[in-house]
Amino acid sequence: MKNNPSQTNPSIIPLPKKINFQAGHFVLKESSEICCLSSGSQQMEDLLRGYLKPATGFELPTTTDSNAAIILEVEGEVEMDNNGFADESYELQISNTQIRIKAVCDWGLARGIQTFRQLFPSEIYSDQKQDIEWKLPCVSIADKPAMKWRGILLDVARHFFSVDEVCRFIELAAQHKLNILHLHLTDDQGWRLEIKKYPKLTDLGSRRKATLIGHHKNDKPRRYDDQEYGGFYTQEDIKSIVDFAYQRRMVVVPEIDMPGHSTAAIHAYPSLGNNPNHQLETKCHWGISNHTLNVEDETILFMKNVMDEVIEMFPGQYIHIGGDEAPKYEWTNSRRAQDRMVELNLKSEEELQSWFIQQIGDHILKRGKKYIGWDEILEGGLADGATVMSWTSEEGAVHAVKEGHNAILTPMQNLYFDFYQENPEKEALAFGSLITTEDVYNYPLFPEGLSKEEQKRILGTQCALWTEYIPTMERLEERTYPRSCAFSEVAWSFPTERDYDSFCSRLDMHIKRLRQQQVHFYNSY
Ligand code: TNX
Repeated sequence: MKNNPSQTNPSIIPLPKKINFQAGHFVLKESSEICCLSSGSQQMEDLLRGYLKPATGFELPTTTDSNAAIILEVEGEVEMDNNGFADESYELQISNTQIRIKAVCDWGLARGIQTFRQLFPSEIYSDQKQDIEWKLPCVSIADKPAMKWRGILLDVARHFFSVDEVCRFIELAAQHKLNILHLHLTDDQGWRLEIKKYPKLTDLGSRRKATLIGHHKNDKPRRYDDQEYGGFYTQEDIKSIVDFAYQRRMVVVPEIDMPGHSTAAIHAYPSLGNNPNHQLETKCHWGISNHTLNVEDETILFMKNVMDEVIEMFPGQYIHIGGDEAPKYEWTNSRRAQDRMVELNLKSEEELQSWFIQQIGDHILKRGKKYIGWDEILEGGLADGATVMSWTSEEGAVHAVKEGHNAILTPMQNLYFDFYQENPEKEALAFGSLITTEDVYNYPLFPEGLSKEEQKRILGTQCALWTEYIPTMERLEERTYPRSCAFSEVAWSFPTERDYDSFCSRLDMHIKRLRQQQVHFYNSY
């Protein structure tokens, strides 16, 4: 048996609210048993056992004996607040003889389990049995998140990621106590979600003829790789992804982007477009498309029907309906759209967009769910019940919360991980700009000038992995880590004093955990 380096500073990321190390240690043994003090936490027992088994080889049998080595305890049933969030606080106590993770409900237990894993030697993250002593420091931790919404966006439209890849992405996010996976499922370059009522969306819309080589802004004339590209999730696939996330108490928020970013849908069903006689192709290059959905009743009904299937597939509270980057060029030049504006007594194309979003939004509200749109949905007036996801800057969020709406902060200047992270000259092609791990760590989060009440309407924050220039899982991980580690600490711990050096010293240890899992993190920070 190898000698274990003692773990006086296990470098937990994100940092818990209160942590107090004591003398002594606990050693996990083959004979250690798990006792669940509430039947509701059975799934958490399975999760924990599944996490510890590969590296330790231990079965960790179940017992009802409350003197067992590991105690999992929840106080009661899950209760969601008005905004759909469960209590995620937990306490973790390790003495020489016992480990106790206690929470209000199993959402907190799930977070406590992630902290518990980090207290082990980093080899616990290996999928191979390791011959070492599983020693943990005695400690007392009381922890809860600063932000309710701690999201990460994955764009599976520009490049497709398999169910296994998405699950690995979820698992890594869960380790950082993120609780939302925002899946951007449709865009000009591909429709990736099976909709049974409209099979052509995936039969035709999930494929594009080729993919751009180089950057969409620099390289003219455009060059393409001439390889057909495609992929989509069946409704069964989505169930596996949603279940995998839920086992870790993470929610998947689907995004169906409209009325812009819809070329793949219009390719599949030309009657959705503003020029039905003109056959559009799913886009093979990046950038903002001029094409949008039309504003006919049939199109609204089509998207409502899509929403009905989406709502069935994704049990979470929130559905994202896009609303970003919808140029008004086609509506301005379409007789039908102009007539529609007169008919509906709307003064501008921006108001027409708000009307469109409201039709779909109301439908979602009627089904008992909440809806989110990008900050452009503010442009023609914001409908009741909409949550704004602010990306162009923080302004959209400020505007929304001042009007009494909820908002989520995902400003591209701070949280777009498709941007370069250290040295654009040396890195693989990225969307542009530069956001270092240190920039992320210092992201202040709350915009200035908000009252306490307004701050409460900021549900939280989200980082984004847009994938125009992220064709593989390796590249995806390299852009996500370690920036996501810094993000998780901002969102979960929200340290008022940001000490980047101290974060980096913990990150050194944390990186070993990622290495055990063969994460392709960016190797310099
Ligand atoms: C803007 S963020 C977009 C995406 C791009 C991204 C690239 C948002 C709502 N729209 O379509 O992928 O920039 O960074």
